[in-house]
Amino acid sequence: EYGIVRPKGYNVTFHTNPEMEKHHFGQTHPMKPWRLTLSKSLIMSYGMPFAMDNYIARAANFEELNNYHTQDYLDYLGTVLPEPVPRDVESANPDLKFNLGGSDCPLFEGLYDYCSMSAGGSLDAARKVCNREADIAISWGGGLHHAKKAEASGFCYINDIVLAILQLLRCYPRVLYIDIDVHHGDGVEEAFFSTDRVMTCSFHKYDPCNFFPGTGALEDNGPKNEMNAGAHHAVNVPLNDGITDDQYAWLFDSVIGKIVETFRPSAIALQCGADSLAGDRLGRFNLQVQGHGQCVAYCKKLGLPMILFGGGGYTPRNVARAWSWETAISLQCEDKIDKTIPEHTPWREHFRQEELLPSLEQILGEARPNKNPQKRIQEIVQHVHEQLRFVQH
Ligand code: TV1
Ligand code: CA
Ligand code: ZN
Repeated sequence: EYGIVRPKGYNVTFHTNPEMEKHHFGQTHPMKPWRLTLSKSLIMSYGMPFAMDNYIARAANFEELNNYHTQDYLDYLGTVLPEPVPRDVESANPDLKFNLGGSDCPLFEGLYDYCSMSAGGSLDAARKVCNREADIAISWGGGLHHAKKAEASGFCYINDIVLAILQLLRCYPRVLYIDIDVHHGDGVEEAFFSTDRVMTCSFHKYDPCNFFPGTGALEDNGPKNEMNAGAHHAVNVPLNDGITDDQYAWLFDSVIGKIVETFRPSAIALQCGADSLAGDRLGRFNLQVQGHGQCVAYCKKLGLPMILFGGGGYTPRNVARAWSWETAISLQCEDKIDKTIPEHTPWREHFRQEELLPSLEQILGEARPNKNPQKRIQEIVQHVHEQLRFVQH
């Protein structure tokens, strides 16, 4: 009804699991699976599902999760029960098994199902991209980039991205992983540390003492031993508070442009964490829906098969805006959709700001001062160019 038609000669697949959205990390926990419901309802109200193939993902099974995670970690994850009284932020227990049950990674009802559904969506997306049934496959329920082989970390229990990239590596020689979540994509970097078939590139707020996870310095570029195939295959773009759309877009295009030229990826995995938007409850950046989406638009123009993952995003109405806009970019219907949110959208009032009509672009939250001098931004690009002189595929 909004005249959104399938892009010609080009297919987008959309992977969700409504059961996943019903889980709760706890009353005050910033991670709200409900943001996925809000995002999907906005995407639906624009009529976008008519222009893509929609799949309800099945949960990943033990064997699939075991392609990366260890058996003892998965066994424990599958059997632990929620605590009767959830721990609060203050009383952190120092000796948690597999880092489970603290305030960041609480044990909640249906935890194993939640994790296996998130991974299932991303694995389905990877399979569609492998089969060439999708040019772009979308898994907004995935993107949980901090999870380790045998440890939960930073709201992440199962690393669906690592599992999806392992699937892509069965059909593509080289995969480029890009991470625009405000946090460092440490789990994915670690998983592919010693291979030259995956290059990882994370843009993030970096402050080793005061911002999670504290890793991802400009000079951290993979194994220091030149004999290790993974040497120079980790790109890190450490940033400060308040970066704007213009600066970010210039950085993104310069860095990714150079990576594509030297690494020559055959597929892209793009983590679209929406906590890099202005006004995010945990974030520090000043990106607008436009600037965040520009990264997706840039990658799409490269014409490589691609998976889009979700990730962080703690102001649900802004998450829904960004991921709806990025779904529209994937469908090449940016120009056809009305920036005023459609009348029949559920929770439409939730998107209204003051007297203004509810808009797709106008995000909640005020601007933070920009603490990224242009000189530093140029230094970063210079460093990445020098690093990539060691990479030739
Ligand atoms: C319960 C209730 C948990 C309120 C956690 C913010 C909470 C945070 C909470 C929180 C919070 C973090 C740390 C400190 C490590 C800890 C999905 C030494 C108001 C991908 C994960 C951030 C980001 C973890 C995940 C971080 C992602 N920040 N309120 N916890 N300890 N943890 O700093 O990258 O977005 O904040
Ligand atoms: Ca990042
Ligand atoms: Zn994050």
